[in-house]
Amino acid sequence: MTTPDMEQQHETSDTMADKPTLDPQQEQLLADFLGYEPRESEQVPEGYRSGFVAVVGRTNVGKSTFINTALRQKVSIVSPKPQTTRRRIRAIVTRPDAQIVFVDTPGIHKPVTKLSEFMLEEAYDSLSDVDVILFMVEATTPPREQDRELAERIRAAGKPTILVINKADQIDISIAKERAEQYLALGEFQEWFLTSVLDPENVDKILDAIVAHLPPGPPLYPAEQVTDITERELAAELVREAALHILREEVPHSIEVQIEEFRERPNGVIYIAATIFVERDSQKKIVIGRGGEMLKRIGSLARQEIEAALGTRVYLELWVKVRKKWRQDEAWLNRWGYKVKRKKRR
Ligand SMILES: Nc1nc2c(ncn2[C@@H]2O[C@H](COP(=O)(O)OP(=O)(O)OP(=O)(O)O)[C@@H](O)[C@H]2O)c(=O)[nH]1
Ligand SMILES: [Mg+2]
Repeated sequence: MTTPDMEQQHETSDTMADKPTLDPQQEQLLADFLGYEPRESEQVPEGYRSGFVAVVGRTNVGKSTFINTALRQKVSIVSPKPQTTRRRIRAIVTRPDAQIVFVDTPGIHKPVTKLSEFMLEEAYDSLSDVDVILFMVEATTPPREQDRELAERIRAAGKPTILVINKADQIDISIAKERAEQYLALGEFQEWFLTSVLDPENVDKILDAIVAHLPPGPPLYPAEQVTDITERELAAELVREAALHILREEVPHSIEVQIEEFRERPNGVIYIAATIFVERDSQKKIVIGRGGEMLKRIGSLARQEIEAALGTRVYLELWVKVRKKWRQDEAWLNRWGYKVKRKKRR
């Protein structure tokens, strides 16, 4: 049967006119024969939604914790110390009705080094590339300077924004209303939550709210992909996470971890050699500890985490080296992928 539309196409397009038309059954047969999925069977259900969501907020409010809970696995490292996340990490949640591509970002803090400047750029730049913004704050304190500055930039970005006032498990119920009002006054929010992202049920409610604000569209990543970071990068992050957990306050910020070797041995064990860089000789001594005891603890914790993440046995070897003031050194920053832009920030 020929429809009026088809007749028109035949008149206006020679290439279309020359192509034989296949009915869906013939198309499926051809697809089976050639081994590809026919376009028709991309099987995107009616009303499917997808898009990018930046997770932004002051340092230490729980952004990476939220992302890991949403994924039910660790892709972004978490610690009680500030400035844990250093670069953007994509984390993909695929559901039957939608795909959310989260962008975890470094927390907003007062920049003191060139590394900090890179981290802030990473966070602020994310606002312009996404469909929805998730603005996370913590219920345990009233809004601070960094919350206000970020709220200002979020307003300028003009995107649907969801406010998550996290760590509600840490506050007395009597201050909840006042705290919520203080944060709600920072901007206009499509939805807001006073919650704790440690509980997966709470996180799933936030996911539902996000999906409602995503544009219609097909999945952007294959369903089985959960992140854009490689196993090698994740291993380096997990060594840094172990160091953040075990070391005292001032040392962790000076740490960078680089993977020197990452290979599977014939017996199936993954051999990983990594170097922990610090900024001073005194820090090197601390990281190694008396008789190497501290390094052993870091290595043991990191190995367990890497094994859990990769699902295989791991043999981890660690070295410690000094790169004087690397957080201020553009050559080292660039080499390690913290590319600081020349653009002047406000
Ligand atoms: N009590 C409580 N602690 C939480 C909650 N969410 C996160 N935390 C803790 O807060 C600390 C910081 O969490 P992260 O997820 O690393 O915070 P972040 O916002 O990603 O931090 P940066 O990467 O430094 O910006 C960790 O010790 C978490 O366990 C919460 O709902 N309640
Ligand atoms: Mg983080």
